[in-house]
Amino acid sequence: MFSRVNFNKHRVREIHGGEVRPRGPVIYWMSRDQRVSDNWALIYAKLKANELNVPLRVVFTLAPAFPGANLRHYDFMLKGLAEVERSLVDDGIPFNLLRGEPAEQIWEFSERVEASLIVSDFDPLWVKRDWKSQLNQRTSIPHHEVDAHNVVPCWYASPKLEFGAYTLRPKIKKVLSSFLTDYPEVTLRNKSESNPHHTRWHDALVWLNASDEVKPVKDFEPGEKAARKALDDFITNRLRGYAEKRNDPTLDGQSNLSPFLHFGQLSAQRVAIEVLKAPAPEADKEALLEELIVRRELADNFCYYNPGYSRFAGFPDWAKETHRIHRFDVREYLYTLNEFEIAHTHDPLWNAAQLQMVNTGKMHGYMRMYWAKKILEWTTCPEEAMRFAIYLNDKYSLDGRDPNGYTGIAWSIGGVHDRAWPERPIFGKIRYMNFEGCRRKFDVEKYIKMNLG
Ligand code: FAD
Ligand code: FO1
Repeated sequence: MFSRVNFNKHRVREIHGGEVRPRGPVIYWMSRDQRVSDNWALIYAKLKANELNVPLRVVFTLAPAFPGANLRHYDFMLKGLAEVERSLVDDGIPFNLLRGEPAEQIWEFSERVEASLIVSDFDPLWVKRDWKSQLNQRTSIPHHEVDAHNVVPCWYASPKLEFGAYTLRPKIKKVLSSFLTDYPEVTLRNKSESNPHHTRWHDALVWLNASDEVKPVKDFEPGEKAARKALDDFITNRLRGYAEKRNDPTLDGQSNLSPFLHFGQLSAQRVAIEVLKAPAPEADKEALLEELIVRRELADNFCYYNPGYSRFAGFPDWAKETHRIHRFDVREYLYTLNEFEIAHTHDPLWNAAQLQMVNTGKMHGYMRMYWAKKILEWTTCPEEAMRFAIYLNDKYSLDGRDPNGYTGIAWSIGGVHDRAWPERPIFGKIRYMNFEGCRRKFDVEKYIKMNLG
């Protein structure tokens, strides 16, 4: 069965034992990869259901309080999931939205339907790993995990924490051709005839009682179809010139795909396949693929193999040492979390970046580095800087609560995946960025006007 379909077996691993035997349905517990097309976890679950000659069911567990999530995120996510449900039901696959503690919900559901196998999608973050270990301590049903997010599965790309892009890149390049393949079509044999109940999505949003302090975004339409449209628009209009435009915050030079990639409404592998086919300069394609495959997978590597990914403890030793030496350097400016949050600092460029994130849900990638590094400079210590940066990024960024975010912030404040630079106050040997440096790179006044109005 598997041999006929091009499914690389390194994409899946057994995270809970017990023999898979044909009883009730196979369950795909969808979480990180919230899409029907281009989803290796769904493909694997279909293949197993066909092999066992049992039906397939897809469930999503709505956690009551996902860390840092509010109405902005839930509005985007639930609309995307409603589209997933429609596509699955059209394909004869029942979908259930379960509400409550995920491990408990999955345990009860899988016991009730006497599941033959549980399939989940890989996520390196603690919140998900805790859910899965709680489930695996209780259930006797085998549980297989598929990395549907990375082109090269995280555990296969490297068995250990990587120092930087320069150490992971060759490992990925070596095996990329056996993973960057097109997605096979798999037809489920045992489709469900009955048209199962439809989720009451509005009730789910009310049940979440999510804070509406942060309003839903206007510039991003949620869901798989909109994500694919955004990809096609990027390839048609912004791939050419991406290499040099992507770092200018006054230009619309980025792909704007991160919210869709974060919620799994778009497959990074699909992006790579379509970009490689596109009639655009090699330099632009290479630049995009470096970010999309190497940088993004480096972030999963960092979060998966470094338990302290969101804390000072996760910094490399040289960075901890340099922060120790400069811990009590005088700070010329100090701001509270609230002053940062309402963009009340002395620096109009920083304020513009903060307001871009608050108002649109997405800060330009180049400004994210400057934004986080200034938080290091204007807080009492690097631990407080980490807390503030993560709190604000997770609260306002549509693509927040993501391995890319924790890694990007640790890179900015703790030198993760970076090297030591000439020593200076407060930063020590952490790479420094300042207003003058930005002025040399782009028209700062224009960016400030764009975002401060
Ligand atoms: P593009 O430049 O078009 O890149 C395409 C894709 O490549 C991105 O969607 C992303 O998946 C990947 N990518 C690009 N740059 C990086 C990077 N530096 N690290 C990892 N992957 C990358 N990214 C998030 O997805 N969520 C976050 O919360 C987040 N927070 C960040 C915080 C800081 C302090 C820093 C320095 C970076 C952060 N990033 C985050 C990484 C990067 O800035 C964003 O992925 C990128 O700006 C998203 O916009 P885009 O999709 O238009 O990017
Ligand atoms: N995943 C879930 O399985 N259940 C949730 O209720 C849930 C809420 C949520 C809210 C905001 C957000 O940014 C992500 C959320 N996710 C949820 C996880 C998401 O699917 C991603 O897997 C991770 O955040 C990225 O690793």
